[in-house]
Amino acid sequence: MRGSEAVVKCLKAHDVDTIFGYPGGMILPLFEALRKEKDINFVLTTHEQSAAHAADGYARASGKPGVCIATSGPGATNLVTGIATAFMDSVPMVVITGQVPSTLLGRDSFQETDIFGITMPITKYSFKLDRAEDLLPAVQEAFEIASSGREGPVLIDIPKDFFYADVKYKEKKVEKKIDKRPDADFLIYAAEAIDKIMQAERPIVIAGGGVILGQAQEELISFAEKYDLPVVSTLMGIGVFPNNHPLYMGFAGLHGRKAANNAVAEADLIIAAGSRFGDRQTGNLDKYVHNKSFIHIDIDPAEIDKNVHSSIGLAGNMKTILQLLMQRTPVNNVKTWWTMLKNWQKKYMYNYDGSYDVPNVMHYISQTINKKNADFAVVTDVGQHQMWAAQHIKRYKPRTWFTSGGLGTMGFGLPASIGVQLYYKNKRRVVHIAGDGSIKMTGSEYYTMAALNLPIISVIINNESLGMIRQLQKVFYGEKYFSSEFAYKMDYAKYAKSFGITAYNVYSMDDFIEVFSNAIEQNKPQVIIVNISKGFVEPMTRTDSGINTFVDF
Ligand SMILES: Cc1ncc(C[n+]2csc(CCOP(=O)(O)OP(=O)(O)O)c2C)c(N)n1
Repeated sequence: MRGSEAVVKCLKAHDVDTIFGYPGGMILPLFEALRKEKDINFVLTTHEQSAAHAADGYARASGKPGVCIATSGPGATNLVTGIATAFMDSVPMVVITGQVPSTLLGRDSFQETDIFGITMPITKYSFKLDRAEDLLPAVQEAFEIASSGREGPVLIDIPKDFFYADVKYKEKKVEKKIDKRPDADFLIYAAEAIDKIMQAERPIVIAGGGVILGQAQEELISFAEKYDLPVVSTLMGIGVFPNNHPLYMGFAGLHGRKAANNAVAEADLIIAAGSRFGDRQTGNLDKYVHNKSFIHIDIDPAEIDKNVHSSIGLAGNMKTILQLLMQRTPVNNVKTWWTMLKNWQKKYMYNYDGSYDVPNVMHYISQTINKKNADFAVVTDVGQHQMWAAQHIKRYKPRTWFTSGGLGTMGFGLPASIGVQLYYKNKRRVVHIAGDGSIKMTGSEYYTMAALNLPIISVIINNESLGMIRQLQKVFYGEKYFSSEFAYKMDYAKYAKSFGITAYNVYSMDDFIEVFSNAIEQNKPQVIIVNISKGFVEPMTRTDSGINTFVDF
């Protein structure tokens, strides 16, 4: 059969039901094959970057590789930010780009670009095809690579003529590699780790996104409960530990909760599960590691000792490792520690007074979407609103919080929301939270949201500025604001309405409460513009000091 048809057949065999993309000359043969395939829903976005973010959102929600396709040259280069975003957050993705025919390669041909070379550092693996026979095995292998071990994006660049070539179709299902039984050395390290946990006086667990990817929520909860361990989460780990659990201290890091950051700073043992000790999590590394020991659990051995020289590194399947660590009877010597922790929790409890500011808006969203029998996912963009959402919106389940953690990509939110909503269909509804800067980056996806009639509630926090940049200019540049305030007052409601979406302007807390609760009642695309004054996200840690030293505003 034709190469293009074999690719589509292979995608179907890998349970791909949704593909995001944008057409162009070199990928058109694949579009022609997709046109004939009724079991695959093709979603035409308005930009290739959005196709990648949407596939990424779909993957984060489903746990399966997201698929996006684009043409050669500008189509492929437009995908780059989306691929890098997925790579930094270990999201499985299969990216297919069309390429100029193999006979024209290397001749500066129209829309030729070396996307293989360009994306080499931001993919888990890339396929550059020399022969049409390699086409099908490459697509099959791409799924296996994207979804095994530490997950990530895989790119296949396909010269146009290979789509027309005659290839043999051979079925090959991806088999997720099951972890082998841990070897003896591993068991010794695990036993040592348990000793450390039992001896620690001030232990703490940092739950990262890897626990979600490793589907190890239950094990993590049992592990923490067994040893009475306090738990904080990273930005990517939000949702993995139920926010109302008595052991949960909150989100920790640069803009983390003060109680959570204090707990990490004062701990004598950190057990990091599926977290890579990113710089936003640790702040100044020397101060961070001072007087502490570490147990680092990660699926990727390359993570162990990368940022923090861990006393004990346990690389492998998160579920298996946590189970191994639960094999001893605990001795509870953390009572004094818990007294300290509870005091901080009380001292730093946030006082929601209902005033019209972003924390209170986020708190209201949190209360509304967490009502009994309600099931919502929150997808954010990047900036102050993202940090406020992380601090104030409670999440209880994995895969109900989606954000660009590693790359911090403005414009991620709306297209990712589309991917998430398409996966969840009627089962879980998306609330998208953006800043007025972020929404301008990929706001054209309101078109896709409207065209597909997706019931996403998109909340724009309109502070007429790039708030996070203003904040940095206040803290580090002596309040010399430059290029961080928008001179032209854009009418976001008109913009959303031009796509046929209902949009509301909000100017007070009462307005917001009314509009947001109405939006929940109506199952259709909606945009709410929260017109609000500029503010600063607190807490913010001093990056040059320990993570329990905070900037004064
Ligand atoms: C693509 C991209 N460009 C630039 C940045 C740097 N950056 C981080 S936050 C931010 C401002 C975000 O502004 P807005 O979306 O209005 O959100 P706010 O901070 O006001 O809530 C910028 C420019 C980024 N993260 N991503």
